[in-house]
Amino acid sequence: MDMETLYRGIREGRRRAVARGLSWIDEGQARGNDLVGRLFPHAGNAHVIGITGAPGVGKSTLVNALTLQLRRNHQSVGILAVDPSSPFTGGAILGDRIRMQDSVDDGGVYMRSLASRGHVGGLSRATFGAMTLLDAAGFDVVLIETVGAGQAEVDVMRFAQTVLVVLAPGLGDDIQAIKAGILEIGNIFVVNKGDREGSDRTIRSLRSMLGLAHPQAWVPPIIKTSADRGEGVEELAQAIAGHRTYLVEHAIWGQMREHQAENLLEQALQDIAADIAKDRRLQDTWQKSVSQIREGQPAPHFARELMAQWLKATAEGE
Ligand SMILES: Nc1nc2c(ncn2[C@@H]2O[C@H](COP(=O)(O)OP(=O)(O)OP(=O)(O)O)[C@@H](O)[C@H]2O)c(=O)[nH]1
Ligand SMILES: [Mg+2]
Repeated sequence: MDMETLYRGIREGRRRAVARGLSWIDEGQARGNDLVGRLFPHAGNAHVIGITGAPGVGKSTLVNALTLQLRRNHQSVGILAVDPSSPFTGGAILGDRIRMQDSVDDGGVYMRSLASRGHVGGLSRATFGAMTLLDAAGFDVVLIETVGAGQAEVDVMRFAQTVLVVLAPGLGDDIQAIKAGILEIGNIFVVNKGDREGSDRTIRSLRSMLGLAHPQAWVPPIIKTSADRGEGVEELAQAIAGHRTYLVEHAIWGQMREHQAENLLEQALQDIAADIAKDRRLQDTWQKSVSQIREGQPAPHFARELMAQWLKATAEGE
């Protein structure tokens, strides 16, 4: 499939085109980047919601329940499962697929896992590309599930408009162990497994910890859910809609779009740097630069020199 056909298919929301485009992006190749660049102007309508939290707290179950709720509200939903911890086995992802069956059979839902073939930075780039694609394909909501609570998650969540941090009593609920970083990125906190003993205690300690954080215009609500029974999920959907309203009213929604455009520009600059490093026409200069830097010459000088030569060679080649 060529770029043009693929692009049009995605814009029409065709599932095969969406699947193919997501593969291009997940593979981290140049054509995937080009595709994202073309689709970006048509994105910006979807509400991108990140769902993160410790393993086993019920994120996938919650995604499933939330998807059903959003479908009831007549919204279409794209789902991305990001799993940097198991890029090869795919075992966890397969489990998620089975659990998400309810939603997968529905035409208004599209689910996909990102394999994170590269390093962590590549994962966040692929996630950004994938959410842009689903957005441009017309999905009203894009849900992104990531496991854990490390830097990789914070990175991936950077482009979500609303971040749900999920906790559960008895599992990853040791509030003291929650990194400050994860509290900061949460716009809504979900205490799942509300049917289990100790959930109210988890809510209380979470509330007091959040109270210690800097006061902000948006006070993150804490929602108790039992995702496997769908309890509390309607309330959660309302809180999510409330956060969207807040973002729009405070002009933050628009700022985020600008931030995304900036990110694309940064990525494009990084790509140029990578192209320069690989460019055979510059091999001699490259080698000479390396040895002179070893002798103690300043690297930025040679970087500028390489850039200048590359621009010249590229202009001549066109
Ligand atoms: N009791 C109870 N169990 C739940 C609830 N929600 C999910 N579970 C169970 O918790 C287990 C883990 O659920 P998942 O949805 O896979 O959790 P996850 O956070 O996606 O897990 P990872 O993706 O592996 O990090 C499953 O056995 C679910 O059935 C709930 O509200 N109450
Ligand atoms: Mg999961």
